[in-house]
Amino acid sequence: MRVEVFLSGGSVLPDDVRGRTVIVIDVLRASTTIATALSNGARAVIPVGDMAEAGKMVANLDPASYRLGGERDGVPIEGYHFGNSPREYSRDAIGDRTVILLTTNGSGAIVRCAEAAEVLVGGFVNAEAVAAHARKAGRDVVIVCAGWRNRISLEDTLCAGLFLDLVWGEAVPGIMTDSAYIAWTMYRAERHDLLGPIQRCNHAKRLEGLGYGEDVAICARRDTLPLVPVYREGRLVRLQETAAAA
Ligand code: 3SL
Repeated sequence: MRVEVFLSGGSVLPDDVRGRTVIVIDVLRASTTIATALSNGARAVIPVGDMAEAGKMVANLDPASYRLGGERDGVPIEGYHFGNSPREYSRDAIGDRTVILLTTNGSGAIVRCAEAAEVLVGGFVNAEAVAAHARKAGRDVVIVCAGWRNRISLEDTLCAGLFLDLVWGEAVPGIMTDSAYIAWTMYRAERHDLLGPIQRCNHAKRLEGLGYGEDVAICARRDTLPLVPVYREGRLVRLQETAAAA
């Protein structure tokens, strides 16, 4: 099984993902928010690329059936029900509704990978479950880091290294791509204290400045939400629900 890594999601093209399993990573905070919403009973999370698309999406929906969430540069969008803090997506707040989610980098990265055989959303909070599914699926894997406005971000790179470690297991390839080497060697060097570098990264500082410092520790925890968000027909759902409906 070959595994390729895009350290910043903006450069991914349909041909890069076609026929492959894609794991989209946005540790801070979209991956964690999506896993939290699905874990707390959301019917689905619909990621959108811009505000116009979000507006069109909700125009025909019963207002009781959805919640609109999102941020721009970390700041909640005016008029939306929620921002992008996983702490907002509690069972009480979400109920049995669909969440439409617009975020600065993560939601668009998911939409851009739609041509893949399967798109999964992963972070530290569900790494083991997502990697196990990707391994079982048996296809070549593409790990796509959402990054920050076409730049590499440390937290997503570390998480990509963790996914490489989990997907490869004992079978670490002798030759790997440069981006895989960067992510994997960084993860291996930092793996005993991941919270340290994550708390020092650019986006953690940005979130701390906005009053969301608590989110950083939540997003850095390993395997607290052991579920697999999978992107089907424009919606992210929990993998077992998809299997049950099939
Ligand atoms: O970049 C993104 O998509 C967001 O997850 C950023 S934030 O953590 O909500 O600011």
